[in-house]
Amino acid sequence: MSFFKRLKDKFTGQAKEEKKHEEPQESTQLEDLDSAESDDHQQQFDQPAEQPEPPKKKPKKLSEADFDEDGLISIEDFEEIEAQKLGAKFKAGLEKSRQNFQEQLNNLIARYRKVDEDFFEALEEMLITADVGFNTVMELVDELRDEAKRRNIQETEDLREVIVEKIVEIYHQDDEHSEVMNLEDGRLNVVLMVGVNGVGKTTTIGKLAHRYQAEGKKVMLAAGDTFRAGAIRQLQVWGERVGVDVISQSEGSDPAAVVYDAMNAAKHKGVDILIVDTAGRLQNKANLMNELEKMKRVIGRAIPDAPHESLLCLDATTGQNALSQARAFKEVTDVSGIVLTKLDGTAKGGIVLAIRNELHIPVKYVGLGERLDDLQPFNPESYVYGLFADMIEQNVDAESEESDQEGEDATSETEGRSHE
Ligand SMILES: Nc1nc2c(ncn2[C@@H]2O[C@H](COP(=O)(O)OP(=O)(O)O)[C@@H](O)[C@H]2O)c(=O)[nH]1
Ligand SMILES: [Mg+2]
Repeated sequence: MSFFKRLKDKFTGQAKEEKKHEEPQESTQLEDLDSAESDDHQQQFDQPAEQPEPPKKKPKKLSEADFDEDGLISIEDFEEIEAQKLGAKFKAGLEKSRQNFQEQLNNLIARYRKVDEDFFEALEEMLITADVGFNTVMELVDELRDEAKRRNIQETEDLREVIVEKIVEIYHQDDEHSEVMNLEDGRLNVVLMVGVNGVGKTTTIGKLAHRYQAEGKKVMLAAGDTFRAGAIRQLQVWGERVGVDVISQSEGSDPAAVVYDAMNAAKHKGVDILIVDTAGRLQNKANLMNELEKMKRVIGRAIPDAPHESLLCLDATTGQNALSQARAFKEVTDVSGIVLTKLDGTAKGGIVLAIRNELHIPVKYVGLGERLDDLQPFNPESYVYGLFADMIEQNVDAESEESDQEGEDATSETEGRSHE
């Protein structure tokens, strides 16, 4: 199966349905099944949501047959639905980047019909402009040159799929790190959130709290940004909204003292995940380092291998600046993963690849919008799907039409012969 077809099948479930030439059906709106504010999923399963306009890409339709006698769906169906929801989220969140990437690539392919050095150079330029990062672009396009030679690809049109495939490959390349969070059942997990002002730390903490709580975990938050006016209140509002405890002291107090309180409270209350907010004063590196080190010491004294994650929040809309922030933070503290926020706000979604390849820190979550459920675990396949979804779908559709046509030609030929 081609790479594009596999992506399309995985994230839309469409290809399979089209094969069967099914009649258009009403579908249960999956968005509603786990919308941020809904807490009664079962009820929604029982009463399919009203759907004023059928969505263009239909999620899998749930029929009665999908539920067993306990009213549960099979793991396969559940996973299929989750993949489709994820595909839809990445597609929506990367809309701006997708329009940019697809348009530029289409222009390039139209302008340079033949695969030659001019085309590769123009492609390099396009990718660098999209924030992919110089070294990553060089590596990616070199691999494309080799692949085009190896497979004797002459037309730029035939390179589309290879380009997208290579992006996923280059992401997987140095896989010593994992996108999976280091969280374990049966212990207090501590997650430290760092990053400069305004990148989305507090918002991300709220979204993470919502996500983990929905997974059945007991979550607590620590208001470690005691520096910025209003930061404590902002976290408290999130705590109220999501329904989790927030440990705080007054503005200007020592963040390490807040963390000390929070560690005690979390242990006492049997919390599964404690997420610690911090102030990101990068302009004063020595202070920031001291502050973070002190917080880490307090955490480590209570639980020796904690914090289990130190997540660096970066704002995707700041482009190359995000990379230099990451380098600066790496100097002052250990960073185990990155949360790349506001991907929905940029047309230069290539920054994900630059981070991965130039910093060698895994992107663990991406922010795809302002809603509670717009923070999603990062995965390179969902990412390239979001970045090229229309192109992927058009390509697969065109191919299946071609093969249908060939099939029909073959049939009419044999029929023709049988009439002879
Ligand atoms: N569009 C969009 N906005 C976001 C995202 N994450 C955070 N924001 C916004 O970014 C702004 C700053 O967020 P905040 O959490 O206060 O940043 P902090 O200073 O690092 O704690 C807020 O207005 C958030 O709503 C995202 O993924 N997408
Ligand atoms: Mg904040």
